[in-house]
Amino acid sequence: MPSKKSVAPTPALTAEQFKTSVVKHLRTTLGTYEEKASKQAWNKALAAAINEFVFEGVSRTRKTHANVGARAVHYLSLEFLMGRLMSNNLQNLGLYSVAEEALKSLGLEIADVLEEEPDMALGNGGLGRLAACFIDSMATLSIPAVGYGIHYEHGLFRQEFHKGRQVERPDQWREFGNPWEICRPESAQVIKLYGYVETVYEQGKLSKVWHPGRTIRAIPWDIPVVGYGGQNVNVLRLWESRADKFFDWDVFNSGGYVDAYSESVEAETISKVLYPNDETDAGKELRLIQQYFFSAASIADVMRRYKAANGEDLANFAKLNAMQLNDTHPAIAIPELMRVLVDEENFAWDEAWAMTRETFSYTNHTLLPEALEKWSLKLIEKVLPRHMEIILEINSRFLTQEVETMWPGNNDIKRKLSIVEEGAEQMIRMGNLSVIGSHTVNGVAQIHSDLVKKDLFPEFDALWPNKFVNVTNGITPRRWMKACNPRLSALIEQHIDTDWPRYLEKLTGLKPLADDQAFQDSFMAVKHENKVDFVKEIKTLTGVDVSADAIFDVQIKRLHEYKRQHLNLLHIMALYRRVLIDPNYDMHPRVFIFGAKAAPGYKIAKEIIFAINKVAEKINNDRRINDKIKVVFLPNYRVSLAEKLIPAADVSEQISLAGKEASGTGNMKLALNGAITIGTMDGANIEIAEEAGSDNVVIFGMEVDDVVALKNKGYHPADYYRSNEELKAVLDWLEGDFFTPGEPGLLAEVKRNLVESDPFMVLPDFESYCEAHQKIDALYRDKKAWAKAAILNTASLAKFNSDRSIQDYAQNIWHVKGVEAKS
Ligand code: 475
Repeated sequence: MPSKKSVAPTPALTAEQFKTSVVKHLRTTLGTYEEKASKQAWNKALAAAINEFVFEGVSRTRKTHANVGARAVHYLSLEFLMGRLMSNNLQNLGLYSVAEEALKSLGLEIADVLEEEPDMALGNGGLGRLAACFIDSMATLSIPAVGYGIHYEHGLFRQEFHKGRQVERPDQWREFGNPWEICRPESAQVIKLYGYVETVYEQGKLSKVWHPGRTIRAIPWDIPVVGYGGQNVNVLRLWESRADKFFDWDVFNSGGYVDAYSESVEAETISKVLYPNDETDAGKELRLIQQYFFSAASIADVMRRYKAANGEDLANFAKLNAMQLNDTHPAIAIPELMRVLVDEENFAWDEAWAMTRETFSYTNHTLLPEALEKWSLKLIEKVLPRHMEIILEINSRFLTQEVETMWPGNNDIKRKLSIVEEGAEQMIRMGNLSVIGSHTVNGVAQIHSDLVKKDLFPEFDALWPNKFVNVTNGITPRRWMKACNPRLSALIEQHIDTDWPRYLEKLTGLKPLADDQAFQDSFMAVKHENKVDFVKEIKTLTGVDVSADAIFDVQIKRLHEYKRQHLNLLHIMALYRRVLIDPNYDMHPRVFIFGAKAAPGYKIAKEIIFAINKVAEKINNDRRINDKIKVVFLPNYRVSLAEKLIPAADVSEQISLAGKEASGTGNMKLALNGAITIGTMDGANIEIAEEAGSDNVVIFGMEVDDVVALKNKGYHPADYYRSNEELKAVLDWLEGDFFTPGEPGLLAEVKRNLVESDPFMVLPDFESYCEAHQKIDALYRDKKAWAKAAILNTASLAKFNSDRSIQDYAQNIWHVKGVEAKS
């Protein structure tokens, strides 16, 4: 037997003591009492009791880091998709069972109290959730780090379905306050916008003075990030915008009482709402202002802290501060740091530029051309006139010095590498700016990093061969296994050390058990119990009855054509058709489960949601198919719903067109919890197959080279439509009124899109996808083989621990080390 070690030290605290603390907070913080308290009041009282430990940890960690003066990481991200914090904080503090017992003695189920917490949905999808996993890992590894972002009043919209169509409703996560944050008004910053730049000659020296047209206050809210074990607690610092002067006194005095408010309303819109676009960019003025607002506030904050610790001499600034750009969204931080160093701190350009490049590194998350950020030069000039000058200066030095040296006289290359894209309207390419202003650029899975070099930035790679690296994404096993799947966690702890959430490699200790009948039975029993729980959730959310004995086949991710939810739909329709043609069609019953939000303006994505909902309605009510197939589209997919669904999943759908999904992270969460992947050779699927073994995932479809070859040859979707009878039949089915009785043609757009353009090559992969599903069906019926494959997935996923990703960043990009916080 291995020794049973635990990283999370249960504080010397009994359930009785914890109960006393919760009740004390109920009365003194919430102003209510046991007999009268609502679930929400209990939730708040519990948060207050937990916070005694959390904020103690914040103080301890701050003090340690201030004393040590170590190099720190600043993770700049427009999105942090945190989800709920309570169960995670309890787990990481080692207080979960103490709290559970304390609440029980008060007559409360901990699960009900946890349900009261709204999700912090301050992100769209993968990129935002990655940032949340990364700050968890940085805290766990005791890396001095701050996450910087925006304190949005409204996070990602809440999704409802009205007659099968997506309707967006505002997210009100802070409606009743947020117990996890503290305002730090003493660290507020003033941010400048608009105005003009004056050139000043003084003592033979030329300098630039930016006279802003207006100023905005940035107020920081700190959200503690509790590392596993509770010793180290970092913070996520989110900026809220406020009017600089609440009243314009002149307007006020001249009788314009109401007008005096309008400026404050305008200033406050900056942090009002998260842009709901995943993978594409809005190009709107307010979005640019959001990007600058939080980048500038964060840089000012880093400066302030540096000076408080080291005095006015900035010589060590770049040695002590790493800044990571989570995609190009904070890329404006590059010219901002230049502005601060050159205009405010009087550095010579070259020295400032060297420091800037030493400070920044950039993560690319997507190759989709429509997602590569570009801002009109005119817009930047209007909003940030000094930054526009600085960007042009960076560009001209880069082109005339570095590019000219490497490729003398080559204007084609200059045109390609320039930060400025010439055309009817001059555009600023934020990707080029990020590459030029960073010391290191990384992709998020091996294949993606290879494509970043080969297809996106080949000339930059030739110019700086060591700049481009890979850091494969990861997920925190604390949230995505320990907290969300207590049954599986308890089972594996009967066989391996209890510190596996910190040292995920320990899961390999389960490999010898993959063939063990008793362990297989227990493993599958856990999956079944999780499914039974989720059956109730499905009923509550959709009204549909499903059986826990069916295969739970899950596709959860943002809705996007490249992710190909419609490929899944076509296969479901094909299965349905087969059962209608042959009522004895042999298949294990299947429940297809979808969760996905579409960007509000993304028409075809919304049509796909509608089509899935209509097909679901028809199939779920068709007695002829004897419950062999059920389809549910869960409304309002979000982190807290993922935590319930992932432990119950049998099959993980990762079916993007090869070359389009940079990494994926849901693929990792599902496989870690014992789901079998059906996937293309894309993103991290490739590495999951490598780790889990190719027998334990089901791969199908074209690979990147096949996609390129087909494109080059000329892709004609209609050829595939005509040559596959089943495919033709299901596509034609979308045209009539079979799924929309009395209203023919409502789903026709989905067919038209596929047959006439099919930008993400759904049709060529259809046949191979159907075959892959046959393999899934056969494997599931072989109970032993399925259990073995599922166990081997769980046992092999250690690589995808976000701690490993963060260690890669720490070693290869940031050059930082952990500093354990001491009391
Ligand atoms: C990739 N979001 C996943 C994940 O690396 C990858 C873009 C623009 C504006 C707002 N949000 C975005 C993304 O680009 C995004 O989420 N990308 C995703 O990042 C983490 O695993 O493959 O699609």
